Amino acid sequence: MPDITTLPSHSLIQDEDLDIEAIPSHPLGVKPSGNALLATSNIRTAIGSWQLLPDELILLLLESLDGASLLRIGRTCKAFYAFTRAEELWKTLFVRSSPDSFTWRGTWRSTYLNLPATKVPQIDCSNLYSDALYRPFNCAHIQLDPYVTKIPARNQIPRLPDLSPEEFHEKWADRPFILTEPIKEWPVYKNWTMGTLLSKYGQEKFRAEAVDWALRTYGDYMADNADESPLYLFDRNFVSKMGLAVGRPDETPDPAYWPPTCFAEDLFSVLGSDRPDRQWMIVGPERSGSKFHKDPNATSAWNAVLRGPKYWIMFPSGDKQDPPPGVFVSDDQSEVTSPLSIAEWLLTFHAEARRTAGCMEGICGEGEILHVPSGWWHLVVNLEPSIAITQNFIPRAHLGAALDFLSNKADQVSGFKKNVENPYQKFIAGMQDAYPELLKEAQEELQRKAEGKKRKWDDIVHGKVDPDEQETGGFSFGFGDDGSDVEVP
Ligand SMILES: O=C(O)CCC(=O)C(=O)O
Ligand SMILES: [Fe+2]
Repeated sequence: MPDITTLPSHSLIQDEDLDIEAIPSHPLGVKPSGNALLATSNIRTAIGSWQLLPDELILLLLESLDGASLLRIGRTCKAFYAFTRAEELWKTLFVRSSPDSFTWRGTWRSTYLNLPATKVPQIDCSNLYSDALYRPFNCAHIQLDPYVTKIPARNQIPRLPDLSPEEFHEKWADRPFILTEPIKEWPVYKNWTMGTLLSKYGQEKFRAEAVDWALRTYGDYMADNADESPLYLFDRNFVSKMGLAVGRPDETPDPAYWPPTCFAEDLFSVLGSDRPDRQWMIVGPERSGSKFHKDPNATSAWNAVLRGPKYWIMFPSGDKQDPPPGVFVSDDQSEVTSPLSIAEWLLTFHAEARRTAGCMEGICGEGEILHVPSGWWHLVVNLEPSIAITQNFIPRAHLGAALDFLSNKADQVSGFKKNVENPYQKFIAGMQDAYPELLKEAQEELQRKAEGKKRKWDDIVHGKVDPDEQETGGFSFGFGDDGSDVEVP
């Protein structure tokens, strides 16, 4: 039985599956705040009048200091030493300084200060009780297993060997699924490992969030970091950087990979070189991943796992659907706030999410490929060091959604080059040339939907439907005298 005085407060939830003993103790001995209740001494008293401030505010204030000032204040007492060891402070300083050449040294602080591990003092701060300092450490060490196993049958993402384009367009374009067969022949699946990539492209720089790092440096980072939210390599120019050919083997000499036939149709291809970003190589250590989001421009996507399985949890979107638990969106959906790290979200919201209608979950293993339908929310965690390729596309089933997005959410359109002034008009023109029939059908479908909404609105305004009972739901308002300031949704 673990000593409960050393456990973080949220580890005390009644969940037999959580292996709380697997979390090591904090490197400086810092303990969760609740333990202060039973403590006989507390080194926080040494920070003087700063004691009045909550720990989160102290960290916020420290964020305004440069490296030399952090080191100086850290020398004044053990408690400030512990505060100034917070990795987020040093990550921000490092990313801001963005040196051309450096060695990854296991932590952001040591890397920024260029300190070998042997030069980092081990100071005992075991009489400091702080959730703000303990939480990131705890989150970096939680076991993922309890969250990604025992998936309820109703939530399972379907697994199929392969699909024909007809089956996909008729039955599957709106549903997540995992295909187990079509990428097994890809040379990148057969040949890519972190080792082979490092030996061939070690010096090449790839984008990882806000930094461009040589792959060799990123490999060092992957092998040795303790970040709560590991830096994630997400590079959209990998095809040209790595000199890859992409296309079906019967059409392309020496291809590295080719989209499965069911995903081959991509209506954004009518834009030619003006099309938005569409393909990314994704590399990350265990626990790295993507927080809840929807893919850009109402596109669908496939995500092919070359190494290291990924756990996916997904939710449909729609008028009637709330965002996933723990995710908050502005009315126009332009702002998505998911303030928690993936680990914190798992700790706090996963159980509720699993019970929520519409939830789909699955593990996409090595050599498998997952379909993300247009508009679906998804959160992804790598269960081992991972290499994947993802590509976004517009299948005919979602042409209407893409047109709707480009025209009605123009401020949220992303990934186009700056010189493409009006993506919507360009897309319409391209579709008119290449697929006039599909365009007409999609426009008619949008028209029908708009009329349906307008009719429901009129029924509400004229008292035929009680807004609390009518089907679309999802919006609330107060009527003015004549309701004239309320727009038709
Ligand atoms: O592999 C992942 O982390 C998911 C990537 C993803 O969701 C995306 O590319 O939109
Ligand atoms: Fe995505």
